[in-house]
Amino acid sequence: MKYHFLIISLLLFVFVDGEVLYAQAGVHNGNFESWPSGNNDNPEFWDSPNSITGGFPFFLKTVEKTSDSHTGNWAAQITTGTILGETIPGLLSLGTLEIDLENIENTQFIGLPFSDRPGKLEGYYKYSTPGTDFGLLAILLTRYNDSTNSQDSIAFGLTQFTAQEDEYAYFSATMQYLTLAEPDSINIVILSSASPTMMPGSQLKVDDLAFDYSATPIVELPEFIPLCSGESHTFELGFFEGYTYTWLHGETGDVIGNENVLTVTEPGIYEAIVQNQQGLPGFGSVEVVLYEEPGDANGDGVVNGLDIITMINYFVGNESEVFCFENADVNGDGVVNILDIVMTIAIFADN
Ligand SMILES: [Ca+2]
Ligand SMILES: [Ca+2]
Ligand SMILES: [Ca+2]
Repeated sequence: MKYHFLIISLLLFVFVDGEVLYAQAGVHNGNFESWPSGNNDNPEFWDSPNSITGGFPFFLKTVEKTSDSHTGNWAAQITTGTILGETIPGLLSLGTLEIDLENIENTQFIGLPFSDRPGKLEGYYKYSTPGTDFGLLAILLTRYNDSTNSQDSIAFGLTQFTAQEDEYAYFSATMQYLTLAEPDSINIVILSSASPTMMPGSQLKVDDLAFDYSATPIVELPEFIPLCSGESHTFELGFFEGYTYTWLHGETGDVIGNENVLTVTEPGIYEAIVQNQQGLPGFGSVEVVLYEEPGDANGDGVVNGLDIITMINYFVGNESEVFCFENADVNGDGVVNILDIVMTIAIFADN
């Protein structure tokens, strides 16, 4: 049980695709209330080296349930121990651990299916140590890459646990997003010792793990917007300090802008991605529709009485939200006047 190999495995994110066990947007058994029998004293959906260290000849269980909970009946207790004079950090991992005793660096952290984008992981903890140790929680979202046959990192979060007195303390691990791709799996690894001076007896209790989705940027765009021939439309996403803005052409996927505003002159589908300081993305898209129907003065795709009102408003100098001059100039003489109104009435009377 070479501790540093486990850490290296963790930091290299040697997680592989897991079989589907359960899919939900929360943390699996994050309140640590479910401890099925026959699970080596591990909480449901979680794993630890208990299956190897817990029996003959070591009898060391670094993960156990404790009634010293934040809420409910139970919390997870993770304790650093020793085997044959070697310090063994307590380790609790979401999903399944496949420990390779021959080559411990090949130990695999097999995550659970997950496709959401939380802003952070929150929870409550207690930590005590006889030395100057600290604990660690790492969370990783990945996506299987068919061409490399490995898991690509989508986002990660880290937090340290240091000594607390008596009461449970709140913690959070903010997710840092590396790509815009949707994850397909999650892994969470929690260690009772992560310092260079790890101490037998260092103990971490965790409870009520939950995801916070409130930091996800909201992208407000209409479903579609009419565009008048020869004119432009400007989209505004609002401005937040430190956010990044990316506009994509929906058909080609080309990046066409990096501002919080975009002016378009062509019909098509436009996609906006807004990322907060941690790279957490929000998505939106809008279809810009060009209606070139003669008489369709308000550019909504139909010719009716609303177009007459729009044309009269133009005629008397009232501004309308959308006024498609080329559509309104039905006879194409370069002015919009009573003749065009009469011709428009004829068009929609015909329909
Ligand atoms: Ca609990
Ligand atoms: Ca119309
Ligand atoms: Ca005209």
